[in-house]
Amino acid sequence: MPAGTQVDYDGLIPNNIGLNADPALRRALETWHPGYIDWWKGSGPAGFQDSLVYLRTAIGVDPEGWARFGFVKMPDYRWGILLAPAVEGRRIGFGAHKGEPAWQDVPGEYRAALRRLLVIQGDTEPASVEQQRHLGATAPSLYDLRNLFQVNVEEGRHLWAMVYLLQKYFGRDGREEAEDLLRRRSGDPDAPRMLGAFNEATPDWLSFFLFTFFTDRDGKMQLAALAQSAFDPLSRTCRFMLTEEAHHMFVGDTGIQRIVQRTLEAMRAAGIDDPTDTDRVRALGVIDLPTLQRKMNLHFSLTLDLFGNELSSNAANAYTAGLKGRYREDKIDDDHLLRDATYPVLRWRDGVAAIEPAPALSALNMRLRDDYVAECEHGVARWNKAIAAAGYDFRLILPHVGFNRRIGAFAGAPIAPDGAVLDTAAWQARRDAFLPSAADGAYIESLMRPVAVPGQYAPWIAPPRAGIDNKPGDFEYVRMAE
Ligand code: BYC
Ligand code: FE
Ligand code: FE
Repeated sequence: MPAGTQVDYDGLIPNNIGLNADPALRRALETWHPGYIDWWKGSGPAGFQDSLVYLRTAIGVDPEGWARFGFVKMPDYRWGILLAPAVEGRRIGFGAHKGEPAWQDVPGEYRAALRRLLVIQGDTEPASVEQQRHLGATAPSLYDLRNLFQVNVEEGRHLWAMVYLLQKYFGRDGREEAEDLLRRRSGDPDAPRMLGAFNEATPDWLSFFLFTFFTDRDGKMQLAALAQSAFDPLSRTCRFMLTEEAHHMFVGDTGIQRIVQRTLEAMRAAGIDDPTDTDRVRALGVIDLPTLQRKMNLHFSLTLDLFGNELSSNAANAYTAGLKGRYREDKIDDDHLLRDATYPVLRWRDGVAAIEPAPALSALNMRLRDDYVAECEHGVARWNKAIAAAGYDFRLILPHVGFNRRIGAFAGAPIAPDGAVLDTAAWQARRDAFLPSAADGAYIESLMRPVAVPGQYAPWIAPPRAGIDNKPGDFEYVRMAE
């Protein structure tokens, strides 16, 4: 069995890091644990804490069979510390230390930079759980309710993953950061979460599906970049997190697909030929495609801000130090140093968006964002295929990357979703055509009525093609507490 495959499942904290042989770390984690459970109960899913939920729990790190399904009360979920197996003889793949053996400890000169990356990554995980806290009350089915909770417990585990690294490798500083990760709250004016998108509301299930499609996918890209790290424990941690992340994006992708499918069916049945006839479509109790488009515009633009500035010395330094690589760094065919390379960057110059070559090292955030946008395009193309197959002349689009931005070159630029450059007054006047309006929000909210009968679905969303863990259509994924 390769090193690190064996999972100790007996103690309080399941792990494959040999926690029993590391009493100091064990004490730190066990000291942190009660605060985590308090946070989970106070800021995690509202209600349902005594319900039995059909969850998958990570019990191993073998790609073939790492999870076990069963009914669990969420506070009893076994949040564990699991690292992907070590790669024998792993060497650093990029930056100034390229070719040297990967580090099993943090070089002193990089402590501050690495700690910052771990804290930012760790901060997003509980933030998303807080943002989704109230969605259980309006779930469109028990299947969806279970998926929400699956995502939530795994984001909780991702917090554990970062807390492990902080407590094991950063001593007292790390323990303080771990406490602070439980102290900040999404949207709290005094102690907000660190990144903008994680202080926004996730008020309804359409937002939830778009969040898991767009924002969890930023998680995937960032984790993939950190999985390349010279710091081997971080690489192994992120590689295992990525196996869980796939399901989060599946929930988002299929959630939107099911919404689109239901809307198309309802429009066809009612003889509606114009998908932009919002009044008639809404009278059917389904989500009209223009509203979906406005919600997409919001979630995509919020998520693009998470990539930071297009040109960033933080990103350049992290790369040269070997802390954070590019997406699929190990599959890229170049010198992995980037000292002389350039990369085309979209800039905002005198009111015009223009591509200019920039030093590739400075442009790493832009590059990761480009890889991200390309992936998003694939998902949107799948949704459009269903729309075209139903015979409708309507396409969902990703808005221009300069639309509705707060971070980077396009912050505040009055660019429309189609890329047209407006003046600020014209942009403001058309705001409700670009982004969800108060009326859109009220309409979506009016649809959010919970459905808790096994096998039944709210009228605005189609059932999934298959059950979780091959369960039948009427499976009771969540058994409510009496
Ligand atoms: N909001 O040099 P720059 C996930 C700050 S999602 C607020 O361009 P850098 C998940 C920035 O911190 C993945 N502030 O930044 C998804 C910097 O501040 P300082 C999370 C922002 O470092 C769903 C200053 O602006 N993981 O896992 O190149 C559910 C200058 O910026 C924002 C990571 O992000 C913002 N949006 O890039 C659950 C990976 N953007 O230091 C979970 C770790 C920038 O000058 N983080 N700023 O005070 C990173 O790699 C980088 O920190 C960032 C920013 C890519 C986020
Ligand atoms: Fe996560
Ligand atoms: Fe996620």
